Amino acid sequence: MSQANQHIALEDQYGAHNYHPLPVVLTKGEGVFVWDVDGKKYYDFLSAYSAVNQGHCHPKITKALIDQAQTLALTSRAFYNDTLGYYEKFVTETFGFDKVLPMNTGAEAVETAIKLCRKWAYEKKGIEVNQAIIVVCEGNFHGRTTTIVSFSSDPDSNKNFGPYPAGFVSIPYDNVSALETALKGKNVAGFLVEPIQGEAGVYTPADNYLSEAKRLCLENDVLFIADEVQTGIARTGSLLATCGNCTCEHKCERQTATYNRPDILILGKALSGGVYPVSAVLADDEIMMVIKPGQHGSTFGGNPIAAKVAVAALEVVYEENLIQNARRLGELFRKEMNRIIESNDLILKVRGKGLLNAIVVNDSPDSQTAWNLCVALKDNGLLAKPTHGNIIRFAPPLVITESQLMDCVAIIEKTIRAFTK
Ligand code: IF1
Repeated sequence: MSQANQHIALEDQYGAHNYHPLPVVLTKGEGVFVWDVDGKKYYDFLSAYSAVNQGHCHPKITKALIDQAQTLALTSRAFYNDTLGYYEKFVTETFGFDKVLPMNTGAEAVETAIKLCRKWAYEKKGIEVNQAIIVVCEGNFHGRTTTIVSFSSDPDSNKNFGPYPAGFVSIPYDNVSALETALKGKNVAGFLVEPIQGEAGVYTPADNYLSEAKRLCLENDVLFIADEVQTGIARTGSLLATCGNCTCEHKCERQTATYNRPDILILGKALSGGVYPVSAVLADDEIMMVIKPGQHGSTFGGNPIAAKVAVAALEVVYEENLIQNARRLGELFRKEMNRIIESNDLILKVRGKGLLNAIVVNDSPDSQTAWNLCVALKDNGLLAKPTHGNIIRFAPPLVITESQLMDCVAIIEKTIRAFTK
């Protein structure tokens, strides 16, 4: 058996079968590249679902991780430590909020936001106990906990994981009038939304959707909760996708004309550059301070390694101009994809923002075409993964250069032109 097949066989025999990976076994990463166990080099066009925006094994982030691991890894929050406060100051200033609540995974941060929103609803808005409603969107992906999957519309996510908790109402995504109607209910506490729906296939809403959502939330005294776990940290060509067209190169000035500032902001993934699970919920005092000691927390949340790693990961975003790079190369990428699409009927369209993009394959979502295309891309040295059957997500690390991107465009073009179903 080949080395690769031995690794695959081990996972197959001893690991739960909750994933269906592409048949490639990776052993090393650097920047935009990963290598398999046979030494073959690939461009990574998934970036661990946008966790590795700063590139694989970024030296500055890796150093922060190693240095802190050798100094003090975990204290729990039963004691203070000398790293957390600095991180909290740094991250709140970066995103322009009064306070941060540190967690580890994206799903935990979403859970935190839900709890925070409900508590605010009862203690500030005056909703009657246990009556709070959070409005969510069809096609959402917010994680895998029992509460979160309960309001997913994807049967893979929620079928046979019930009973489901009450308190969520689902409306169509990218539909302002549906939102307007839903927010009228007197028990509505929050609107939880992804600025771009990743799992649904990089579904990019109309330009005015987020600003309208923000306006409607304000009018109805409903918290605007943005899940930027995937879209945040420069991925879409701005610091946050809710920043709209603001490309600020500096720390957030808050409430600029184009900034659809969430009341609760949820971050994860690239907050650590992918080297460690770090997530966060940000809000201003009037919301965050409803949570008192003992009412929420996590053993690992805000640990010293996480604190040091997150500061380094955010510094890299600015030091290496990742916002501007994602914006500029994203435009170039879509232009090149559109050029390929014009003279080819295998791909229907490209959509996305910054370097979060997807192509829609001209076949039914039940077909194997997108999967087979990803296998062919892999053979040609580029790793990407289908989502929802006929959609392929393209999300390289944001440190990618123009010449590397054009190299990838050539790989994609060659693969598409040579592909037969
Ligand atoms: C998997 C998708 C991406 C997320 C948003 C919260 C979370 C995620 C907007 C939870 C996680 C992941 C997890 C990953 C697949 C993936 C994904 F295809 F399912 F939709 F990225 F596009 N909010 N997204 O996208 O964060 O608890 O995982 O840290 O393997 O399930 P987590």
